[in-house]
Amino acid sequence: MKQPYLIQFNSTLSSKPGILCFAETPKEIPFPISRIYWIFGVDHRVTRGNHAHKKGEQVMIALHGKVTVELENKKGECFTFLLDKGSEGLFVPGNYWRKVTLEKDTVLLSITSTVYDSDNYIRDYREFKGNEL
Ligand code: T46
Repeated sequence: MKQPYLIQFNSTLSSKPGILCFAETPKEIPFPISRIYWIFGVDHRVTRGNHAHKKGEQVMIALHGKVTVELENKKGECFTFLLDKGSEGLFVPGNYWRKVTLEKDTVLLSITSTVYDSDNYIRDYREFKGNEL
């Protein structure tokens, strides 16, 4: 079973204001990219997700603000990551239950290996854990 991990992106500092970061596949993004989505306009702390994906991998980047990502796999292994740097990403394998908490004004970018498909979601925790009634 694949495990989640943090990714340090390459960044360049120059005489220009700002920091330029970049990622390439398959180096930092370890899958062919099918979709990106982003979340912004968060006017108060919110927890999103509360689901798992049957298949597909993601890299999440907090472009601004702070995101806490709580992950659990079917074996019950739990991981918590704090994303608060634009130069860092989180690789999230498929089949992890996720809770994603965004602080006010956070901008979260997610790069994924699959196109959107609502049938790819498990939204019932007991079903995910394989002990639905
Ligand atoms: C995750 C967190 C951080 C689409 O039409 N296309 C898309 O690519 C996505 C991601 C969503 N949608 C639609 C489906 C729903 O009607 O947007 C609505 C909200 O989606 P969802 O309930 O999945 O939103 P979140 O924020 O709970 O979850 C999403 C991702 O699904 C999830 O993988 O990690 O953002």
